[in-house]
Amino acid sequence: MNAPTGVTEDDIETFSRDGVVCLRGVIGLDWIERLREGVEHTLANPTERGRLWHRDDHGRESRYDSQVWRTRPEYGDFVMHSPLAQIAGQLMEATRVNFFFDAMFARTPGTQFRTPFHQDEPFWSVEGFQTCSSWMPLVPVEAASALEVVRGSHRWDQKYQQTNFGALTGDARDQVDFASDDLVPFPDIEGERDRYDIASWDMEPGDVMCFNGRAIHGGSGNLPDDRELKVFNTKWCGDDVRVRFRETGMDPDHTDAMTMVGLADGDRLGTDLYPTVWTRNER
Ligand SMILES: O=C(O)CCC(=O)C(=O)O
Repeated sequence: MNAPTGVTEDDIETFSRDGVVCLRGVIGLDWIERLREGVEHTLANPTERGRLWHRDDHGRESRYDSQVWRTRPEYGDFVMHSPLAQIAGQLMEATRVNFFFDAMFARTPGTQFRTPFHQDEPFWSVEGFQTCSSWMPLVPVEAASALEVVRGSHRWDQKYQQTNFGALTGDARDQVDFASDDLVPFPDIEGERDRYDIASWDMEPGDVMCFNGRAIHGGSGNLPDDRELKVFNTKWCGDDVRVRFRETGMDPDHTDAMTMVGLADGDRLGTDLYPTVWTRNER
């Protein structure tokens, strides 16, 4: 269960300090190949959570789907048996790791649409510091088209008004309302890029960009005409993460799924829906 993963002390320190680290070649290409097949299948047969985020005048599209891991074995096997749960546990310095959910992002060649900068945790049905989103391209991607993460932003002590991604889809199920007075306007990262330390990397299949759920991130558009982008992201939670149903709304909203399996506000994740995939073995 605690086999070597290639994660170094330096990676762990970087993840803690910067809230993001890019790990090279830590996922075998056999996993990537299977996931690519899964993504092709899901694009042709979207789940009820599948959304078209954006289509431009040339017909170039950005699509999103999520919680696909129980729909096909290639995803489920990856979640339960790839090294990623352990990698997340090492980076978060957790004693136990629960799988939260997956998200896939697919852009057709030449797509310019960039995901607006945001944090993940304010949208989630959980709260806690020990979280790890692992953004894993299934095709090569250049830094200019990859996800960007603002280094250190996971430790900024502010609650921001986030983007309502529901505005992209117009779908009533995706709406979140961050208009509360208690929330600080979101920093203009795109407009003032020079003020921020923004990380992104050229990445190959097998590389994974791991970031804390509080880290500000966005981008991954700007594709050259001959390049598509397909990404499988899995989200992992450590020791301090608890269920938290939010009045602002949640996207994706796990309230019904969690309630159905008996999870309530304040509970630690568990059950078959949010399985404990890795436990630290100190020996
Ligand atoms: O790849 C993208 O466009 C968005 C990724 C993202 O926001 C995430 O993985 O949380």
